[in-house]
Amino acid sequence: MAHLTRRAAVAGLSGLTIAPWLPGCGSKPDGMPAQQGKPRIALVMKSLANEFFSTMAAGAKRHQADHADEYDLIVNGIQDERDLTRQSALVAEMAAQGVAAIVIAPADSRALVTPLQRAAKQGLTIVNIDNRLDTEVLKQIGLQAPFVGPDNRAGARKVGDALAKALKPGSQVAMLEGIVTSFNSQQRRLGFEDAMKTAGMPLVAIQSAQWETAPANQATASLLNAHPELKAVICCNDSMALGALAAVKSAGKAGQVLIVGFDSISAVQAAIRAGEILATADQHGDQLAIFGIGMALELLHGKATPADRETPVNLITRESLQ
Ligand code: ALL
Repeated sequence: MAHLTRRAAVAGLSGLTIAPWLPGCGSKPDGMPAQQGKPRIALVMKSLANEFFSTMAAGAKRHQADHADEYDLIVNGIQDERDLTRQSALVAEMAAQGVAAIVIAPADSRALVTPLQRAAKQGLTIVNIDNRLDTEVLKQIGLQAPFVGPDNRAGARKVGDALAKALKPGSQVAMLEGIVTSFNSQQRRLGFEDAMKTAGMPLVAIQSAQWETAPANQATASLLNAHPELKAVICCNDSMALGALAAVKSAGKAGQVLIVGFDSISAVQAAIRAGEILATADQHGDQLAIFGIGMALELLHGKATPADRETPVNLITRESLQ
């Protein structure tokens, strides 16, 4: 959290509109009483091999230790960003263990809706963090899962604008997306496109490297071959930015092809300080699950809660890291 203090991040959240939780139209079935005593909450994340999620897990565990009288926590994740089957199975396992609520960063915006609906029918409260579930699909099946997370389009726009400032107009740029059915990858793409369009930078290639470092490395190597004039690679997360950086270095183009990412993991912060990566976005991963857990506790205690809560996202550059 380079740019914003933890307190400021939390305060930034508290000014948002609060709408009442409506029993019967949410994930808590009709007539189900609010949870009594100390609830168990399951945090279900994506790849724990990604520092973004290990930081999130650490933040949640610290919070639980400080609030041990209020709730118990089970922390879960998957090993590969693409393992939707394992994440769906985790949802079912948590329901079978009888947790009161699931706070989930879904690996896919559609594929996780059905397993979550099954859990909700068993009486679990569902809170969606980080990557928004498809609102249309949620509406169709009548599952209410409030979303707690940043405006990814706005975050990407900030990073894209910083990149545009560092390039000459007309510079060729390529983009690596995450899993294309993830809402936050789609939103980041839109934010980066907005920035490039406004600055007049042609996006000569857009392809998915599925959030992962190795595919991003391969994709960047081919992009550098196919587009010798390429001046920048935009990555929709930092894991991919690290893969792109390795490819740029091995092509002998360090410093000639700029790279930006999203997440502000420590390896990317180091690369920004070293002048190897230009910018990223800090979406305060260490706080994100805590915001979601806070929402779950409010729901479980039957308190009025916001429908959705927007969390902060900040531009990180060499300047802001000093
Ligand atoms: C997104 C997160 C992070 C992460 C990516 C891959 O949902 O916001 O950007 O790096 O998923 O798991």
